[in-house]
Amino acid sequence: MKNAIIAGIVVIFILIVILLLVYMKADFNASVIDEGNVREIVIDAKRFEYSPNVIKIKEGERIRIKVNNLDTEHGMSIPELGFESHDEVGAEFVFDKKGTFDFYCHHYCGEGHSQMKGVIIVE
Ligand SMILES: [Cu+2]
Repeated sequence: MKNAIIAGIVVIFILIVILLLVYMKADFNASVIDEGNVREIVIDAKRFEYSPNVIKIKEGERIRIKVNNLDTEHGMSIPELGFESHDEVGAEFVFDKKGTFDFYCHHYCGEGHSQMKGVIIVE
């Protein structure tokens, strides 16, 4: 009788461990799916322009913006949102606010640096 109770407790314990493992795996898969929901945008940057320089994004979209520096070091900064990206590694951001946001180069790159800008439209 006593052995049956111990065996029952062991079985329940094993089931709990299996459920925890399944739950953790499900959670891990969920984060992988989230990774898949990141839309990647590559912006070519050269003295003194971006291509593309108008980018449309859907409200709530998670975006990874990469800066492809074609000549010298540039960057891409949206001061209004506190967002910056520097290079091909890029940076992620969830655009959860509708509107039109200017972006600028934030690495001094020569005479035309201050004219180097573009716009992100979140709709
Ligand atoms: Cu610049």
